[in-house]
Amino acid sequence: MQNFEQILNKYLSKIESYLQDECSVYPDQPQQTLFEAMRYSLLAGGKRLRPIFVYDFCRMCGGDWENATPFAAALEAIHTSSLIHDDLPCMDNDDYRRGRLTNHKVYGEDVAVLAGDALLIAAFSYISKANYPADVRIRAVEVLADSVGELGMVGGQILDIQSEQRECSEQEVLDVQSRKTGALIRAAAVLGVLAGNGSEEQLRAATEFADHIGLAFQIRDDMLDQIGNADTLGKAVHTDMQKNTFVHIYGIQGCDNLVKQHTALAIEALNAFEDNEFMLQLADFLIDRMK
Ligand code: GRG
Repeated sequence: MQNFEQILNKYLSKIESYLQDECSVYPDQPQQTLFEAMRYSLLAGGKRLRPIFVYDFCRMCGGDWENATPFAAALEAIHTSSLIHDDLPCMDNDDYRRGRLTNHKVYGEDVAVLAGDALLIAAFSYISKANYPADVRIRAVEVLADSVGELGMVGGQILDIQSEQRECSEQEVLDVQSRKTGALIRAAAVLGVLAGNGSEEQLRAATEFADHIGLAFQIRDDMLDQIGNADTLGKAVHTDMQKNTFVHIYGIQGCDNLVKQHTALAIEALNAFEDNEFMLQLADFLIDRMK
C-alpha cells in the first residue's frame, strides 16, 4: 500500500512530464514566441491541484489514472490561461506569479493575451484527442466549456470586476467564488469521475466534494493574502485590501472556522468512494496550507 507522498509524487511527476514533453512543442512551426510564452507560465510550477483531483477521482472510481493525463493537462492549461489573463494590467495588474515575473512582464501584453487564448484552446484539443470513447470526450468538453465560459469562470470574473467599487453582500461574494474558482475545481473532480467511468452517484458526490473544497480553498486563498508570505506564495500579498473578500466579511478567525467546516463537509462526501484515504489526507492538508 502506497502512502500519501508516494501517490502525490506519482501524480506530480506524470503531469509535469506530460506538460513538459507534450504541450506546445512544435519545433517546425514559426510561432515559437507563442509556444515559449505558453510554456513559460505552464511550466512555472504551481501546486497542480486540479490535475491531482482529476487523477485521484479517476483512481477512486477504479479507472486507469495515467490514461486521464490529457484531461488533467486540460485543467492545468485552462487554469494557467486564467492566471495569465488575471494578472494583466486591465485585470489585477500583478507583477509576480508562481515565483516569477508575470507573463506580460516578460513577453508584453499582446503576447500574454495570445498565450492565454492559445492555452485555453489547447485544453480542448487535449480532451478531443484523449484515449476515451467519443461520448466521454464530448461530455468532458461540455462540462469544461460550461465551467470555464459565461456560466463559469469568465462569468465569475466579470461579477468580481463589477463588484470592485462597492460593498458586496455575503451571497454576492459566494456567487463570484462558485463561478470564478469553484467551477474549475468542480470540473476537475467531475472529469476524474468521467475518466474513471464512475457512477451517477459518484458524480454527485464528486460535485458535492468539489463545491465544499473549492469554497474552503478560496477562503484560505483570501486568508493567505493577509497572513501569507510573498516568497512562499510566489506572488504579492495584501493585494485584496480593497476587494470584497471572505476575510472582509468574516475576519480571519471566521474564515478559519469556515475553511474547517467546509473541509469537513467535503470529506463527508468522500464516503461515496472506496479507497479514499489519499483524498481525505489532501483535504486535511489544504486546511492550513501556506501556498
Ligand atoms: C482565460 C479562461 C480565461 C479566463 C479569463 C481572468 C479570468 C477570466 C478569470 C480569473 C480566474 C482566477 C484567476 C481565479 C482565481 C483562482 C485561484 C484561487 C487561483 C490560485 O490557484 P492555485 O492556488 O494556483 O491553485 P497555482 O499557482 O498553485 O496553480
